Amino acid sequence: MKISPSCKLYGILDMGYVSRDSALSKTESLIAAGAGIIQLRAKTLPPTLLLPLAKEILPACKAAKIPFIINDYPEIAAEIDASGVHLGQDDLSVADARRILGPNKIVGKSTHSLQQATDALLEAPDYLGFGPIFPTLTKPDYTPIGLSDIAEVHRRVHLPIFCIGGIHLENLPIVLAAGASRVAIVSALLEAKNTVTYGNQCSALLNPSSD
Ligand code: TZP
Ligand code: MG
Repeated sequence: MKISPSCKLYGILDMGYVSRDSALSKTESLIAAGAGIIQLRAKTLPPTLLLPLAKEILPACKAAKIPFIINDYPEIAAEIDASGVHLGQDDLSVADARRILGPNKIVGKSTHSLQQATDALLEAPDYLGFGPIFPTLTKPDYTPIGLSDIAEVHRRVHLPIFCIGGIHLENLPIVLAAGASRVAIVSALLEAKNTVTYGNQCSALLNPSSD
């Protein structure tokens, strides 16, 4: 499975915002909101607890025919036959992740500057995260990139690029006007009063030609 051209909204189930009991229903809401790819991100959960959670969420993504990506743990992605893994700058290499996962899986990579994004090309990941665009409590220790490099990163990097970090419904139009075509939205979606309604409003901005 690869990233489809119509996949504009990346839904990240960040367990810092979601209770264990609501993880599956939040995933279903993200899918109903138009997320074309889902990532499970659980920075404080040990692998022994991440594995059963990932197993619980995988069928919802399979039913929706969208990729299910595990943050940080290629071994868990391989064990449950998830769609792939998402790697940060300090994680194992894309090549090592592919050795664990096999050749037909998705490997995404976080980048935090134009330089990191162009450097990442050498590793040939399947997509990039590019951010934080704006300050965000979800990743507080990173200097925001701002809007000015978004157009340039798309000129230089011909991979699917998901702009991420501090993006919400109100600032999404300026992110798109700056040259983004895909975004990952974490806290704004997960904390919305109604994730489905909120996400559908974001999706409408991301897919202007669809009714
Ligand atoms: N990588 C760059 S910014 C970020 C990650 C995981 C967090 C984005 O979260 P939010 O809540 O959408 O700002
Ligand atoms: Mg990581």
